[in-house]
Amino acid sequence: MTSIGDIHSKVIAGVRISTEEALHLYHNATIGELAVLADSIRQRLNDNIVNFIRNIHIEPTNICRNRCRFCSYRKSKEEFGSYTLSEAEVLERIANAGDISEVHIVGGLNTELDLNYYLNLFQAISKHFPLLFRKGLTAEEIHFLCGNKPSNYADVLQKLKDSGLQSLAGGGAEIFKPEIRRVICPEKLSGEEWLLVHKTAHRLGLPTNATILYGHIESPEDRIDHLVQIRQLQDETHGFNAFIPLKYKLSANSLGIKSEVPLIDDLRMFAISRIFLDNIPHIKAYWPMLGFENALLLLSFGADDLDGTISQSTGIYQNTGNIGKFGLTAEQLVDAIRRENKIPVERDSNYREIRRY
Ligand code: V47
Repeated sequence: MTSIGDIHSKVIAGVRISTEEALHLYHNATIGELAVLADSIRQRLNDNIVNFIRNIHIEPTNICRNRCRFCSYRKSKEEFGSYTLSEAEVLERIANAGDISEVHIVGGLNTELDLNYYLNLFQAISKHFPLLFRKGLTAEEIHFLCGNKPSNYADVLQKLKDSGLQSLAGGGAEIFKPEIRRVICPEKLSGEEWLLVHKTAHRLGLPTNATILYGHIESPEDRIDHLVQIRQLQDETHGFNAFIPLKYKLSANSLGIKSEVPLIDDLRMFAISRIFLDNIPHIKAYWPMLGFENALLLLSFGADDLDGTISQSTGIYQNTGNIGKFGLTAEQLVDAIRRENKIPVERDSNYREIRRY
């Protein structure tokens, strides 16, 4: 019989926990016990450092052919408020973003934007901002740019890499379980395809992030199954930099969910992610989605990364009401991290230290 005491001894000894033990923790551990376990792993992997980056998120288009039921961001071309940025507009946003070290580019599946648009875009960003790290595109966008053909993943990813793309974003993973995907995002690539895009990217030397979208219609078992598949791929490739639990936010969509999961479920999700994913170096508390105060709280439940300044609002999370027009300043992040008695480190996209405060 599994006991919390046995799992505690394993975690403290640096021994990996099993799927059954993760489920046992999920159902039986108190929040205090989860905090202790997650914090010990965070401390072992990241000392007392809390990472952040000076970055900007740009969504080149909100026109998307998919109709994921949790999404309130996508629009059809004919709808009021739909947009597509030209290359010049993207460059202008970067130029106006001030002192940043990373641009994060994620948008919709716009059938009028083909691979050439993105190849030209990343080439232009590399040319005009050679020192800026270019992170972007989720597995779903890669799948789309490959004409939904997994046999094209390697070729397209290599072309994007040659044009200046340096890492992939972690979105599109949602929950891998096919029965849940069929309800929340029926047109999206499958869980296996998501994993294959990332595996291919890792093989080509492109690091990536991984996400989970939790707090909708999934069960605790579905969440743990998702973590199992991420941990397995990371054992093979070591290509994931960070894991980002994304909390489902109520929005104008067709999912019909009446309330968000309570904060205590966020604490549980982050702690179990930190404990189970012993091979992923960083857990990111993405504050535009969680709210900044909650993101700070999650630093005691396994998170060691607050993402960044996000110097312009990200449309995908506009509905959460957590992001001001100009994001947060590096000084605000540093002060808040210090108040948590942790060491603020400005990092680059691959978690190399730029400055320790
Ligand atoms: O895949 C969409 C999520 C993701 C909602 O790699 C929603 O550093 C909650 O990729 N409620 C896209 N979540 C965002 C993304 C991302 C974000 C931050 C950091 C990184 C990174 C990547 O946003 C989607 C989906 O899971 N999402 N709508 C919603 N209503």
